[in-house]
Amino acid sequence: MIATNAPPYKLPTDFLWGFATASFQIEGATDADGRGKSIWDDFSKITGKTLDGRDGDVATDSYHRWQEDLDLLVQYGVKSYRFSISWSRIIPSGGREDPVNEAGIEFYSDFIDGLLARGITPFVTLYHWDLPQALHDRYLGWLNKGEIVLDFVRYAKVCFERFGDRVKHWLTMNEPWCISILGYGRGVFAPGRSSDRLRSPEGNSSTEPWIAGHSVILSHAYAVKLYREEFKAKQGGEIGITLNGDWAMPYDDSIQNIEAAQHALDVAIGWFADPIYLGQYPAYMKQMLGDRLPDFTPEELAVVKEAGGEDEFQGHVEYTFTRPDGTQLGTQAHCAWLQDYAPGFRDLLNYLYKRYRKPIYVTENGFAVKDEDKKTVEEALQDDDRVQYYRGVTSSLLAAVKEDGVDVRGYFGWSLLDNFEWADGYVTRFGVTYVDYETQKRYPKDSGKFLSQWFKEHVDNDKPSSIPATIVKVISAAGNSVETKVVHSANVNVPKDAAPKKKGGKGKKAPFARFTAYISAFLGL
Ligand code: PNW
Repeated sequence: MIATNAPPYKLPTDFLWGFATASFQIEGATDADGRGKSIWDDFSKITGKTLDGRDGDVATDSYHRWQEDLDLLVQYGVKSYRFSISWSRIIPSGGREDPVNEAGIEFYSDFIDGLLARGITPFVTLYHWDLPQALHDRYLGWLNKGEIVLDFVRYAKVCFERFGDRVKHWLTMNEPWCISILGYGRGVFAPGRSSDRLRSPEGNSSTEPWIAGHSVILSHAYAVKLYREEFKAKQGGEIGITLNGDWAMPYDDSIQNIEAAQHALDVAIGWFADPIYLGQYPAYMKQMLGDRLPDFTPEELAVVKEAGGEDEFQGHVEYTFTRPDGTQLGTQAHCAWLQDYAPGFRDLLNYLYKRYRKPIYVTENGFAVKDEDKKTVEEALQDDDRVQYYRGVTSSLLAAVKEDGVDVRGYFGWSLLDNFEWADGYVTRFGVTYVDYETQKRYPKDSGKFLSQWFKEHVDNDKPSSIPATIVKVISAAGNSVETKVVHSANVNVPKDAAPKKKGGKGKKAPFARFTAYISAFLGL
């Protein structure tokens, strides 16, 4: 269980740790104080779009219970809290000519003050999937680069102006892969577009995800440019992006499967991180998509790069958690895409740091215990599989920092609360705190207590930095000075090449390990 001996190594005093949430998943109060609709409001009400048929109108009622949420954060002893701002509370119709809603500003302003009064550092996501419905109706949102980039930048500007005196850690976008693929490719997330006419009345899965992703990259880039040019000097903050990605291991040591593992990483993470940090889309994506992958103009590319330094959506790679000998990589979560595999988390952190040379914040990392919704509260609080998951990833985190010299500066568990899990409704629970949706009462689970204790023991109280000098040297010798951040969990997958198997033959299997340290990498500045 929890180590009682003094640990041999501690994370530096300024290491930020805490929990993460997102506006639409917790706030509820969708009608309150002049808020405009987001694309999730009506989408979640359409029959069949969420597993339990439930929507986000109440969620965990955090718009009204935010002081209680703050008390919970204090109880856990967090240093930081990652939350997102609802664009349509700030600008109800979303657009650059549309009015700002002062009541929305006041809500987040009070919340930020509440955090600071308790000594908790705000870590703020500008866009966590709740696009103003008005922008989708007006010009199809992320599909219209010419409009959405300008509207997003204006929204970001309002946030920097009104909150940037107190917020020093900004994330532009949460997980562009999910925005693009789940919203415009598979059609399972709002706005629910795809080529599958049984699912979606409109959409084109072969072109739209790549167009949407392109707009998201540019919106990120121009918001970062604005922050750097007009705010950073006086506000002194930093800004980055959260990318999700699964660690992919080759199924076996065949060349195809080794390549398949890299292809999976290219499409999950490289799609966004390569243009931003390396100045171009991954070669494999160009090869896979040809003309369907939009081009950057030279001017755009300058801004983008500056900003940070059988399934196409998985890079034509088949994923499996099953090893060739039939054993499972780790413990299965409630959702199919996630298994617990802590070594993958360490490998993913190393991969990201070596490839992009940026400081990393793990902005989300979490686990949904199988069938937790069927348990009594008492049973659910003993969330052994989630404790096990966090025990593994925290030890991988420490090893990555201490033994491998990866520059990780923060870690956020997903999530503070059980909450509206998008297309899963309330069936899948990711919280370290149990929420009884009848009473809205919150109960800390064992996993929440575990993380609280672990960080108490492993973050240094006195010294600002305890990274051994030799390791620091290695990092700076090899890297550059731009910051990167990783966020989220690392899902380790064993990718398999998606090429159809030949009858009777061996087939082209490129399984790697699909990790489930799902890492949202905050590849920052
Ligand atoms: C993240 N995948 O979503 C989001 O940032 C959260 O809002 C969400 O609640 C959490 O993880 C748990 O799902 C993801 O399919 C959704 O790989 C799906 C995937 C990854 C991340």
